Amino acid sequence: GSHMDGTAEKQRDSLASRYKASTDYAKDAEGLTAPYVSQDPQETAALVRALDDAAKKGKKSGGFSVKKTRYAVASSPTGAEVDSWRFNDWDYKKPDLPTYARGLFTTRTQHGVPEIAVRGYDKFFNIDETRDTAWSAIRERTKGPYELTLKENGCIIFISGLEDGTLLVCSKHSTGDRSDVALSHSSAGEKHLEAQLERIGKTKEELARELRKRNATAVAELCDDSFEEHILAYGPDKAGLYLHGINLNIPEFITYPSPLVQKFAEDWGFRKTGLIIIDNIDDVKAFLEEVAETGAHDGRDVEGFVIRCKKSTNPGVGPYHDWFFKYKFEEPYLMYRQWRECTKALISGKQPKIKKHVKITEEYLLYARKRLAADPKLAKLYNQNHGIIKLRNDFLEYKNMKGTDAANLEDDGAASVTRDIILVPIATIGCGKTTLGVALTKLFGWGHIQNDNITGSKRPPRFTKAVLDELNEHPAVFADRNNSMRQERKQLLTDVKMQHTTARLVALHFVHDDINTVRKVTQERVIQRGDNHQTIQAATDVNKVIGIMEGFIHRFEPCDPEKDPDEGFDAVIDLDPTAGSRENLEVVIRELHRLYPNFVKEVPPAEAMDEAIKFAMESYKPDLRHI
Ligand code: IDP
Repeated sequence: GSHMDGTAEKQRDSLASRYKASTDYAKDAEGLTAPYVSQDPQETAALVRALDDAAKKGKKSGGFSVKKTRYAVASSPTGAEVDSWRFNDWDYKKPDLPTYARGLFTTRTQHGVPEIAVRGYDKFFNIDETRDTAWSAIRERTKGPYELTLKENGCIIFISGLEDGTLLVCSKHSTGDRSDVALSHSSAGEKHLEAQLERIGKTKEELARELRKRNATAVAELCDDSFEEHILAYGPDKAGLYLHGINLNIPEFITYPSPLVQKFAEDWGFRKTGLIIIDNIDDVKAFLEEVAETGAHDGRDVEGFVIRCKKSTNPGVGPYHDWFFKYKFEEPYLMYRQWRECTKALISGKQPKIKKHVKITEEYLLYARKRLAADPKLAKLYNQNHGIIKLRNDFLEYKNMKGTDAANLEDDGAASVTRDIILVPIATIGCGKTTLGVALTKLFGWGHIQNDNITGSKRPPRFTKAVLDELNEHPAVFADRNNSMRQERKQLLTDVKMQHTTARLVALHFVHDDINTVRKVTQERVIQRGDNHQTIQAATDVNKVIGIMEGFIHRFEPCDPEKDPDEGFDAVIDLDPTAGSRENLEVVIRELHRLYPNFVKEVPPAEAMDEAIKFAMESYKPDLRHI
């Protein structure tokens, strides 16, 4: 393990004490000017047209898909209506969208002029989730000051002013009451807003006019356990609307500096979001990594931080634009979430799914089961998201433990795993599955079953059988098949679990978000290999192979570990098909080592991994029989 000497420890201490989340940056707002850009009706009209086209075309367009929903604004005296535009989350990774706003509402004035009514933040990603959010890219392309805002744990609420003086209050994609729930998110937000304005003696119309004057949307987090419990606690003393941003209502993303947001919060009775401003990116990284160790900051559990800064595609030269990324803490947040899901499973009589923290979670469930049996009301309330935190805290108190310590406990479940691992790629042709399989086999002596070598009828059950037979001979097996469709994953997961109760299935998910690059890279690779291969020399064959590859890409369904069937995987390792097999090999090994330290006891030296990939690419002749 790593060892920290006295100097490093001192540095760490000073870093931690230097930065405390504060809601007192509003005093620094004096020297700052709020950005302002007015709306250009022509630009807005073009945006709405582009969105409308995409909404009509649906997924077929090959571009992005967006869903439009119209809402009547109940409190508008002139009968105003707004349209909500909802993108698919994964589409935000595509280039050239007309806007990257997550949460967008448009409307028309009484004279028919199109307007952006609400503008959310540009969709932002977790650290290392995209190429742009790798630390190296962040260091290279962004500049400070870096504003770290606490990721409050509630639901987002947007507030703005319509032409007729109506205050528009929306949740991410809707506004107004709903018939299926007692109180919608936007209505709950509006109630808080009314209460806070009343406390300071201002009216909704005044706030509407103020926001309209600024051509801006106020963005706040509604945190209130009495309305809806999330993972972190917000009792009456903490409940309310936490203002965290103010965006200009234009297609491009321009947002206020955080001290001005805090100042606005003070002026309009919002709660302020905790803020830390750090100038240097290395300090940002060190700070986040330190807090991540505990999942708590300033004595309070936090889910993570949103980091706001400026980014340029031409660093040093500019122009720079507003850009966010997030840093979500893993623990104890993830353990708490598992406890919550397991408790709900218990209540509904289902089998709880325990993936990590096996021992402590089993203990927790034993405790929860007793409490639920003793008090029948508890289950009902729990299902309505009440009492989640109390039950969890009661258990921790009974164990006399802190949440972070519980999450850090040696995880007997994973630690005891030394064999019976099945690696399941989720990929398309040319992603490098076989290369990876051959390299792993060479390094660790694992088994490798290729679907391409199984011919004839009833291939899926025979593939499963071959994998399980191989598992008898080896500690792990690489189940070499594309599994691009959920259906195929379901088959494998179900069949394996029926026949082998202790096998663990780990998905190797070749992420296909950047579909154009994936297409380009895999086609190049496969055509390249065809040059050395008699079977696909003619151009017609090349087209045929590309046709088959396109078929897989078309059928590809990304892995979603939250949903059936992918929730059946014991772990999912994300890989980048365009990154090269050497890099992916290392990611797989490191992750397996992290997940199952007694199975992959150590990461082999770089040279050994280089050698294994070289061996796989050179000596192994891919078999195109199946194609
Ligand atoms: P698949 O099993 O996912 O269809 P592979 O057969 O492993 O993919 O790889 C497709 C082709 O690409 C092979 O010729 C392989 O040697 C080559 N290849 C694999 N990884 C890389 C890489 O990192 N760079 C360049 N070529 C690669």
